[in-house]
Amino acid sequence: PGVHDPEALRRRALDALLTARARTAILTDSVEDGELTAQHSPLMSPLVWDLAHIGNQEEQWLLRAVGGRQALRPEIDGLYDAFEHPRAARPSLPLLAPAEARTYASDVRGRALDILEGAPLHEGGRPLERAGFAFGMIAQHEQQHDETMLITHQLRSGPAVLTAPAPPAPTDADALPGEVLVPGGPFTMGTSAEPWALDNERPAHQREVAAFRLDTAPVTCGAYQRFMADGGYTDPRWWAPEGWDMVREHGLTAPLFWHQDAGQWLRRRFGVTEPVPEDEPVLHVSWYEADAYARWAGRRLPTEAEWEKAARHDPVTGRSLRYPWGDTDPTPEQANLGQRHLRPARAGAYPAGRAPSGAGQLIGDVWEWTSSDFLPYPGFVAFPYREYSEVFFGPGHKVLRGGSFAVDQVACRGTFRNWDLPVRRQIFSGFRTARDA
Ligand code: AVJ
Ligand code: FE
Repeated sequence: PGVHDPEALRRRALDALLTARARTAILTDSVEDGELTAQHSPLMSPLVWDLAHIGNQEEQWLLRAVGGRQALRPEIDGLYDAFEHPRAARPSLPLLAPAEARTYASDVRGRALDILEGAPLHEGGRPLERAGFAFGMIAQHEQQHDETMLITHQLRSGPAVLTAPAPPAPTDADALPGEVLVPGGPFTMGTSAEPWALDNERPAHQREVAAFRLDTAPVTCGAYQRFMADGGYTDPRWWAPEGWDMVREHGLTAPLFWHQDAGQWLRRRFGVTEPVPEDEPVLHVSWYEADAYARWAGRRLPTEAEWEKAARHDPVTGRSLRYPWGDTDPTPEQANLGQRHLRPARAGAYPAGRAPSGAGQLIGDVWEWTSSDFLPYPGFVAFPYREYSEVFFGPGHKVLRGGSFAVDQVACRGTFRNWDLPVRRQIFSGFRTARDA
């Protein structure tokens, strides 16, 4: 849609920036200023750090790099450099106070919109401006920090401040097969065409993937409870050695935010305690827990290439689609995205979002752990900065795919790659399992 039309891209960039800022406002205006500067968890930054960091990245890329403007506040760059200070140390930095951070972010935004108005977005332009890339990148960056801030909201204690309607219920879940068959053969992985794809999604390349079977939907809380009831957390047979170490060191017995009361499993979700819903995808599990569950079930996690083939490959045309349902942007009928709901939809929901393979809920709902390490594709070129992707490549980080209910559509597509440490479980992570055909 208008991939090479500069005016369509300009409108798209404006819309993406405004959508992100409206969400940032909800996340930062819904709590008192004291909660913006507080450390809700050593795993997270104070919310006010995310807010000013969003502004500072926008200043660096849109005002200075694209617009050629003088630095507004060069003295704060170091404070908001994610590599200079670990998250746990950020509350004790001399950060901008909430009112200053808000003013700074909105000053930057006003100037960025002026620059967007006059930027030449045509194909012959500078790589940063071409197809509005830098504007799309900054909108994605803000949305990624909005997801991070939503994780901080989930970790904070106290009564709920965010509310949202329930996602749609499944209509044909009982008739759905438990798994789908993805036939063997080559497919196109990654993209060279998507204008705002980030460096790690590029370039498009051929991958051979042998036939395999994949769960139609993400693994549910009910299925996961059967693993727990069967002694899943007490039997080292199911666990990778480092995963077993983690279970023993932290005494893990259930996903994060779950607790037992009078024999029933409850969970805390954005300030509300509720029974664990049986048929909702399990959330807040680490890679080690996903891997252990899969082994217990006699299965395995899908590789990243398998996940992408199941999500994008159209066997009729041999092409890879932008999304499971085709090339058009997501609608609310196709995927649970954008924090419209504060939870995943039950397994089997979103029939309009299913892939040609028959698998559903690949986009939205929960991030899905894959078995793969985060590695560059053949022909990878870091752009526009090494610290976005390149410094994270290697065996330490596992790839997650598909996005969660907390991901905005600007930062979600069939090629989008997320990554994290295999011990992490505060993220909106779930999984589905696979086996060789
Ligand atoms: C891609 C989600 C792992 O939040 O650490 C934000 C995204 N990069 N600012 C992260 C990101 C720079 C990144 N993840
Ligand atoms: Fe960032």
